[in-house]
Amino acid sequence: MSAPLPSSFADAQEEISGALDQLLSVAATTGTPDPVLAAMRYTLLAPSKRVRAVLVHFAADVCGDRARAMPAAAAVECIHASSLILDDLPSMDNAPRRRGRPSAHIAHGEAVAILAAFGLLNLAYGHLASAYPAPLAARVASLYSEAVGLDGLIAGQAEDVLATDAVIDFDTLERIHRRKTGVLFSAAAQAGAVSAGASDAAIASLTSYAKNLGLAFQIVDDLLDVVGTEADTGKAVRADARKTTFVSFSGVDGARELAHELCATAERALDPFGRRADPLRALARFVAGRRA
Ligand code: GRG
Repeated sequence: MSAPLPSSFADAQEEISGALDQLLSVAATTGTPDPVLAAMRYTLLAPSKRVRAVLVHFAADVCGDRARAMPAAAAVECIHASSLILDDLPSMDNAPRRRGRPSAHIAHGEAVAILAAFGLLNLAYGHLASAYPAPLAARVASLYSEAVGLDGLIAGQAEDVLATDAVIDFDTLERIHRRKTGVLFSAAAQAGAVSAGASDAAIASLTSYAKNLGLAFQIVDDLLDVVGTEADTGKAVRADARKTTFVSFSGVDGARELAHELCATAERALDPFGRRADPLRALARFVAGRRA
């Protein structure tokens, strides 16, 4: 069973989905060609756990001020959705299903899907620029662009794609997934903290939490590919057969143990915040035991 989530998680998910809908409605008036906007909407508003955006909110909360979290939360979801579209392309993971429906390139065609991915990325940074005062916009945009960039998602994805059918060692596997998945979790936590005007010490604790949480999240993703169902995960399972994964290294039980250890380490990083960090602790337990 997945650990129960605090009701604040569902509230945040709903608020975030509403903000994303609103953001796309605003984008609709700026002349984006309809097929691209439709593909952006198709992926961005599809059922999602919104974990990264919730992380922005909870990080801001624990730092004492959630009022400015939403633009950073919406932007990270746009970036994440953009990465999912690209990840599913035939030249990447060639994945037919995502979020319980056909992948964007199948539903909208490859060219439009690629443009939608760029559209979402562009929307993310544009939204930060227009929603925040300049110094905060610059800080959050810089966190996100580093997370996406040549030591982040793009680098991790390149190494992952090039490692298909190759034998890689554990350190390489960990580096791939820290960059492909972990860094966006770290950036989300940092963005939430920064939006709340957090101290450097608080940002450091949250970075350590999110780094471990992000890697655990990816390990559980690998596990679900082996032991999960398409109905629960919303995507094709047994899809990683040509890749080295945490499960191929450690087995199902070993990978599960590793995910639990990382989540426990993540929780320990929250000690300086005391009970105020309970929602983040609940999030870590949810990640360790998630089924979807
Ligand atoms: C230019 C943004 C950009 C990216 C280029 C394609 C790419 C580089 C990176 C791929 C990164 C990627 C998709 C990593 C997998 C991370 C992962 C475990 C995704 C599943 O996330 P969930 O379960 O999905 O949070 P939902 O649907 O709940 O939002």
